[in-house]
Amino acid sequence: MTRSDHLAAGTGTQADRAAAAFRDHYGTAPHGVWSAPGRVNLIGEHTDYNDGFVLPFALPFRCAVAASPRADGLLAVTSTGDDGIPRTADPVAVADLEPGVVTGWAAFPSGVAWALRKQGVLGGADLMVTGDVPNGAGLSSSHAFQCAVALALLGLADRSPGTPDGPSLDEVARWVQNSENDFVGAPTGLLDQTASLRCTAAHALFLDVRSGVGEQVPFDADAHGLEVLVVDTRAKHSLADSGYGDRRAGCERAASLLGVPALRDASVSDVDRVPDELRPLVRHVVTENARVLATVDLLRSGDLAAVGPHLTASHTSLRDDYRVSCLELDVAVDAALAAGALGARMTGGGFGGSAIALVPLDRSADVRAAVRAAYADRSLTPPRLFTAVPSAGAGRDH
Ligand code: GAF
Repeated sequence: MTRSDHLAAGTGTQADRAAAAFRDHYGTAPHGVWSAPGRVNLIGEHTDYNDGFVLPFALPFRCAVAASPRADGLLAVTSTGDDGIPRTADPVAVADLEPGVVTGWAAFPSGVAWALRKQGVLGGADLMVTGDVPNGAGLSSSHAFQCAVALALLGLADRSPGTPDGPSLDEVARWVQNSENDFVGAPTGLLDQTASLRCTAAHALFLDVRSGVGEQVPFDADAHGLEVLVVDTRAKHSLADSGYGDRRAGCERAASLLGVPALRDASVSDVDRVPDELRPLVRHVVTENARVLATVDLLRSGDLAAVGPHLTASHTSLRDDYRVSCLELDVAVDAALAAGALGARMTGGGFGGSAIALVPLDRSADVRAAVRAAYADRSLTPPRLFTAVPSAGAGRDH
């Protein structure tokens, strides 16, 4: 099956695969199947942990988790594996989970079980995981995984969001963040979990991270003769060992020196009030928040093409001020713009991962060819290209 087949197949595919793999592995039908998508962030980068604004939408790529409860309190996890080679983690007692006990890919589901245990979700489970969110592509595969596991464990405990004993989606996002920060060890914000849990088809989610208030903003690029082209650079990124934590710490220091709770509360005039090395960080966060607000206004008024320059300005700021871009991302952005994209930027944490370009449909073939050629000219690994269509958020499939 090709990636475009996956795109066309919708959410059923991964859930059905997970259910079938569960039956093969555990010998019974799962109690249920839950899935969660990866995301693209249209704009609003490195603003989430500064209490600012973000504008993600969900991808049609999903992680699905088929699950049944276990009476012995153990968590058993098997993944079908990206490469088709199944991987089984050593079963762990949920009651014994502590940070540092589980490492590698199994830390993601174990961390979620650990975070949920603190909320009174104590039971063990058999899990089978499948997915088609590209790993390490900056498209939030790890958050799709963790959100699907969280919904599965909550579902098995009869505490699904939206039920009388269930948490809100924002609470689930915070628990998943707790797992990622304190168990997995990546100091990420709330963008990705919230996007995976709260995005809806045909919309971008305008989220005020401080208040948790979100607005579903209609976003149908195709109806405007446009596409959001994703360029997965295949330059692997990892937020646990990149400069992500340094940037976050710099922002917190700048906010503290300015005497504000977070850089969300800073303004352009504050840039000169912090030491030289912190100025670019403050400038990026302040201007990026303003770009999100401007972009949302344009989407609300239906002027999608006018969003382009904001995307490009965001990239320039992330490259020059925040310094989280890399050669592969810059090559993708520059080639797309030169071939007729209306705007382009890196998306996600950076240091590799993916770029997006807003492209008129009649320029799509040229932009794709130009990006591929620019990579070939520099002997870079060929990128993966696809059109991103805003898709459904996380939920129960079966
Ligand atoms: C990563 C993080 F996980 C998010 O919380 C966010 O900070 C993003 O980088 C940058 O906007 O995806």
